Amino acid sequence: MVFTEKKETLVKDSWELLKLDIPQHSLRFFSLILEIAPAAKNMFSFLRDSDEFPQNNPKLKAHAVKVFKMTCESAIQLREKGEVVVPETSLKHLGSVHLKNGVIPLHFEVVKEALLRTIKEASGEKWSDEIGCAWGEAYDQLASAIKDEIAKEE
Ligand code: HEM
Ligand code: ISQ
Repeated sequence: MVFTEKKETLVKDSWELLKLDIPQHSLRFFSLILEIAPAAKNMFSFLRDSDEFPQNNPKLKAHAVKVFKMTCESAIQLREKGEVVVPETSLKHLGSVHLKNGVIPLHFEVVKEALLRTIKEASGEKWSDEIGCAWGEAYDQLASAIKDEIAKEE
């Protein structure tokens, strides 16, 4: 499917909305991942290390923001070049971090669902299925690159 300028704009605009309250949305994103797949709890070091929910964990916030940011960058690349290119070194790093923590391809569906629901909630009445499709497409392409890298390193 062609990634149009319209789709790129939809992604960029909702990312701007999310940026207005990073602490809230990153926490919501993470809570949704655990709501959909409670077993994922043990994969994250910031949960393994404590019994409490990480309300104000800087690592959680930073990683969650990176997922949104990278998906947004993927949307830009898809529109500009028709494909997602993640720099080799950062892809290698992401592949090994995820492999080390036991991430399997099925988990990417969980994170996708949580990501889309977070954006939907943050968008409020601005939400449309088109926004969801645009984010979904950009996420799928990025996820593919990471999954391929995990498979290569296995
Ligand atoms: C760590 C991004 C999918 C679980 C990370 C980090 C980033 C990231 C940037 C931090 C790496 C570092 O330590 O430097 C992404 C992106 C994804 C994705 C862009 C999809 C497109 C997933 C999925 C899972 C997952 C599907 C499984 C539920 C984890 C875990 C860590 C991690 C367990 C290590 C966290 C820790 O304990 O420090 N991810 N991720 N990620 N990710 Fe993902
Ligand atoms: C790492 N990878 C995927 C999703 C995440 C969400 C919150 C914190 C870290 C993450």
